[in-house]
Amino acid sequence: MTQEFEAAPPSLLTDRAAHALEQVDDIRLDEIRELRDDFARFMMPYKFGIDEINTKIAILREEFSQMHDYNPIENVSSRLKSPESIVEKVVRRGCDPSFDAIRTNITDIAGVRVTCSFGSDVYRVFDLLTAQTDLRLVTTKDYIAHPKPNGYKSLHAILEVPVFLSAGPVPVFVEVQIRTVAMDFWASLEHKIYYKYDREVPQQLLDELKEAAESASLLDAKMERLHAQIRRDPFASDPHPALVADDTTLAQFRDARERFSDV
Ligand code: 0O2
Repeated sequence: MTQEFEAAPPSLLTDRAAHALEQVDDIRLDEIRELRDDFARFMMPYKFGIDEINTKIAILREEFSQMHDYNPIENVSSRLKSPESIVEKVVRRGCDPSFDAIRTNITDIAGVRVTCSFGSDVYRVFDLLTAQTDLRLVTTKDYIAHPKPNGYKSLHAILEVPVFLSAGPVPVFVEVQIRTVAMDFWASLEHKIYYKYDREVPQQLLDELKEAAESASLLDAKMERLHAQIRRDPFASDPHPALVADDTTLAQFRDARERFSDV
């Protein structure tokens, strides 16, 4: 019995795209497929690099909360640069388009952003992370000590992290951006405005953004002062974290140990 086929659905491609596709011969199509697979293989270690850094930050965050009854990290987010953005950056920089050259020259393919409550936390997190012996600090850009002319503030570090694949360790660059909540709020708004105006932001808006950056810095300084004051205040409530025993429990523990050593 012959089977009747339904009429093919209308093409989703535009006429121009369909025409371009017709021009691509089989050999070229194979090359493009191979390139797509190579690109996916190239990107994979960056995803694992992000996972490694995220784990390190999660450990620091939890250890700090337990031991110091205080969490210096408000939020962590990460992103892999899209292939389109990588190619755009390669072309913009005139970089050799080989994977080896891209690996060496484009250092923000993997990105992790950490937001902290206070300015001092930004440097504390940076110090704790960069002190880890399996990480190599490649470069630092301190836009907090030296803000960009538009008012942008953030601490950037390129870290090299080893990723252990089945074939052996692969060093991967991860860009870590650390900043306060106020700096982050400013940066995300500025980023949106920049793209909304297609990089041609009116001068008045630029001036207002600069002013907003100054207000954010003043707010950061004030919040830091208040926070330091609260931590010094002996009457401020000090809830004990789950892992830290209170004084009575510790005294009982010491007595039990002494009794045990007498037996
Ligand atoms: P995305 O989407 O966030 O990744 P580049 O500008 O990348 O060619 P470089 O030296 O690699 O040069 O950059 P730099 O100065 O270390 O900054 C890289 C990233 O910092 C940017 O990534 C932004 O995320 C952020 N950044 C830098 N300057 C500004 C700024 O003025 N405003 C805001 N909102 N963010 C900034 P991408 O690749 O631009 O974008």
